[in-house]
Amino acid sequence: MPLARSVSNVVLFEVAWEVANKVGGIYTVLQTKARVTADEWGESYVLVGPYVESAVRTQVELLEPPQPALRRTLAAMNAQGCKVGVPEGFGVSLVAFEVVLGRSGEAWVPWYDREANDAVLFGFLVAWFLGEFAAQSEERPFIVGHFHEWLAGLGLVLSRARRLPVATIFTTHATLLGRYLCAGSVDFYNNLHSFDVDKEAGERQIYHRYCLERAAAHCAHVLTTVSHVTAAEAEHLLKRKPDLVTPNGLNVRKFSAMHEFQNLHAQSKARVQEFVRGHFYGHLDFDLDKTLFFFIAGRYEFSNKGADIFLEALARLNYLLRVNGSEVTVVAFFIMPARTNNFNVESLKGQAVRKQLWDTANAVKEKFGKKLYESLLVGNLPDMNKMLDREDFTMMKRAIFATQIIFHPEFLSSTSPLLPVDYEEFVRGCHLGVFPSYYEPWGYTPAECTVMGIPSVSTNLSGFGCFMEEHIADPSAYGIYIVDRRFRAPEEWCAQLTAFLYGFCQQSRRQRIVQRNRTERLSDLLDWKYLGRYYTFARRMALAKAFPESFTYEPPEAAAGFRYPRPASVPPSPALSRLSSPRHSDDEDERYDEEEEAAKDRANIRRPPSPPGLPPTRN
Ligand code: G6P
Ligand code: 1S3
Repeated sequence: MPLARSVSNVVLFEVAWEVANKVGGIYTVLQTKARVTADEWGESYVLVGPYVESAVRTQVELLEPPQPALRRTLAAMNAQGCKVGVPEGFGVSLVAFEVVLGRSGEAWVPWYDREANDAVLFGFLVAWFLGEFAAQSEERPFIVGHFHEWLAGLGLVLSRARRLPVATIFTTHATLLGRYLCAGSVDFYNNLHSFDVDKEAGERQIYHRYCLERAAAHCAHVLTTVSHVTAAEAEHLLKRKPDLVTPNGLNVRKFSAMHEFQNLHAQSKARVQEFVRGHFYGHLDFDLDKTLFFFIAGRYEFSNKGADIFLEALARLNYLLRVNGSEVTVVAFFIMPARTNNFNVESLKGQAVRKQLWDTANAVKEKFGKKLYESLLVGNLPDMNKMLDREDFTMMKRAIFATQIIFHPEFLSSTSPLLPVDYEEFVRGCHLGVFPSYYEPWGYTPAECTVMGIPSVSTNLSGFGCFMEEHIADPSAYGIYIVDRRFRAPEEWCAQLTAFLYGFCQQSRRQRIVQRNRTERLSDLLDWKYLGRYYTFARRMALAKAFPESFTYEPPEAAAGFRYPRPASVPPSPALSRLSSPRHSDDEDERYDEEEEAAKDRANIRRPPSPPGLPPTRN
């Protein structure tokens, strides 16, 4: 006999195609958020995703689930020929289904769209799983099902169609139509309200996907998305206004002292410099100490991610640096996975030559040191003409023989033979991330820069850019440069981006250090410890809508968020702060105390109160 329900008996399932299956940003959302959600929900939090053999093998271990109802559910499904397991991953329970290539008779998608077919099968498995779990749970828990993106949407639609006792949330991290329309030559944001959505989806042969997405958005008790920009898009393209915005956070690693992350910058920069030495080997005619590293990174969507305007702004920056006789050199990296066959042989050669030079220099140094030591031992000053012999000169000549021009495809992995660093180390070693996206629902790349204390450029068409504008009085003073791509013409975006880049190049080393300290100070704002609350609100709202007799929902106070004032030492005049570099020049070092500024600024930040842990109940 099932027990009576208790409001403390709530189970949360979070469902996504990217659970333990790294495809893009949703993986990062789930992976980084797992810890705060598990802190709140304990064993009642379960992630549900597809069983992708390669990912499961490398990322997780198969386990016995700790929850009895979950064990019974899996046993029942496996007994009927399904392959369901609980891999250990992200520090929480995780259910994975094997999605075998095949087609379902109950939902139609074209045979050639493998991804959509997988999404349909996955949806049926998830709905089966949730129904089975409800039936197997003697405690009759309240179930929350949180589904991410259209690929997981059908499980939600079926849960509602089958009237399962599940409070449902659908979070869209982008809209299908938005992504497709922006990638074309459409003035997207000025025409949002007037697109004929069915026609547009049909013409792009994504009508079936669009229907899955729109059905999930409409069936959900609560619809959320990652930013206000995407909320407007959802309202017009999916025809439902999101109930809440749930911005993306990160797991912020806190250093006890400010200089620790600065040291990391210096160490990682040395690695990037080594790469640049190899890359430009033979024609390295610039001073690496006066070289700044800029980078753009993301999905290979050239104009959506703003690679086009970055290139244009770089050309203009080049001109400005030359005509103004600047000593600064900028090396720009484009980190975008594109199709490649293999490493370019010439690139490998460049790095190999650099390594060979390094080894040769070390070998000669060893011999030199030995001779010097031997001569000092017998009480003589060395004869410098005899310190290097013919063999040493031959060795050195051989090493400097090859000079190459070099081109690199994309790569970033600690095992790469070209640039052996992982993404985090690379970002830390750069000076500025440049992400002038046209279509960017959130944008993890500038957020990651921020928590590592690296300044970045984003736009007011990206979720991140808008979020920072909302919470910070003078974002560029903190190294958060936001290009206005919403209200200005293309020529003006480029001019503004160029001005940001040029202004950045004019800063002294000291100013860059101060700016990095300020950037890093914003980390709390992007930590799941703060942003996790929006997910908490969404779950409460869903419970109150699905089970109104048991749960209530109080909307959060609108003004309760973080607020960063202008940094204490930025000059008050808006004209002076327009470039927003910190005020201090190199000569002012003595008078300037970073720790003091940090302490002052920290005291001025308005911090939000923590939301209470458990969902409010109706007595
Ligand atoms: C960090 C290090 C400093 C170094 C500086 C270089 O702050 O702690 O020792 O001088 O990075 O900064 P830059 O912006 O020139 O890479
Ligand atoms: C999407 O991934 P994308 O790079 O295709 O989801 C991410 C996670 O919410 C988001 O950060 C990004 O802006 C979206 O575009």
